[in-house]
Amino acid sequence: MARIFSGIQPTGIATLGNYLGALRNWVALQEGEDECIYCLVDLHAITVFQDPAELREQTFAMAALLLACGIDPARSILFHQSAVPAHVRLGWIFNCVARMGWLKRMTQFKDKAGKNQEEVSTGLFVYPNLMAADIHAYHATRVPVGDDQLQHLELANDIAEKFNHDYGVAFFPRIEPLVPPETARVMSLRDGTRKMSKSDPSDQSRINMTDDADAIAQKIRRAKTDPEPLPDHIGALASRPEARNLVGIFAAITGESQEAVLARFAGSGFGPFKEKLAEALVAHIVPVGERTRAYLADRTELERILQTGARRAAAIANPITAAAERIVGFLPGAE
Ligand code: AQP
Repeated sequence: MARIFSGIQPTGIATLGNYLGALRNWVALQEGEDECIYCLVDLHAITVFQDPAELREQTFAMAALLLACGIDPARSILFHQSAVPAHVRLGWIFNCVARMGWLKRMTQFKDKAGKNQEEVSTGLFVYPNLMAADIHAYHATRVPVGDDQLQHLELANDIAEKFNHDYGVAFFPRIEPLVPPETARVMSLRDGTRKMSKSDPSDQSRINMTDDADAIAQKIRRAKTDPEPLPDHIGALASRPEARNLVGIFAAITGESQEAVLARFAGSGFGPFKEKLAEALVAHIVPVGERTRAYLADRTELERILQTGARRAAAIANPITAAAERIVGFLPGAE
């Protein structure tokens, strides 16, 4: 049995990108043999300032959404990151293992900091070290993510390798990313070259997992496309990022191959295609939104689920982190 770990930031409302790139895979993985650990990464969230009341609210909302998507807290461990201090303890050790040059190459930091590198938090810069600690604190070896996170996972492997090498141990295992092939990266509805993101200032750029039928239909109708009709083979979409994105979403949400989608709509304009796409999205997403609202109505139960998850997570992460601390040379603590 292997261990699976993945996390999502409780910032904003999860998007169709989070769902197709990660969450749907999280739910499917519960059916397998592996132990699944899913984390609301609130420590990562504050790398960009969050209003405290909103952060609390969004942590509840993201927990409710994960349950609504099908995460089963009896089978998987579901908890919030700040409740298990092992993440921070190991994260500090990794801050001292990772090299500045490695972090400077991270494209997500460059994207998020933009021209403002002197002004962003130092947490945003060392975020990938904490992400490596999130995974390695559990000796997890399989990590379901969208392909935007692949660079961070390579870094997590580099950190583990350097730790093992520097201290002469074989303590941290290698991590294998699990990326869904059809929808590794869902792009913005307004710009097919940018990823769909919950923090994009334009709500029109994304489908939120709590959008109602009207909002979904309207966003798809307004989604940017081009004047050409849909082609009959995927190769012809190479230089048409918006069309390629919509075909990828269509295939992922209906479970058809992209070839089958194109065979159905080849030669047609985007009107009928968008209508069917909106229908499929509404059928999938609206029930998730309804279930999310139902879970969110019972905060006591959500808190109980997260606390139970945190206790189970700590029982795994504490001994592994304590062992890493002994390897580094720290004296035993209060545990
Ligand atoms: N557009 C996407 N396509 C495919 N997968 C995606 N993921 C995010 N966006 C897409 C995957 O969702 C998981 C959780 O992501 P996160 O919340 O930890 O942070 P993120 O990757 O930075 O996602 P966002 O939506 O862009 O968040 P903000 O705007 O808050 O920074 C990850 O597995 C990610 O791969």
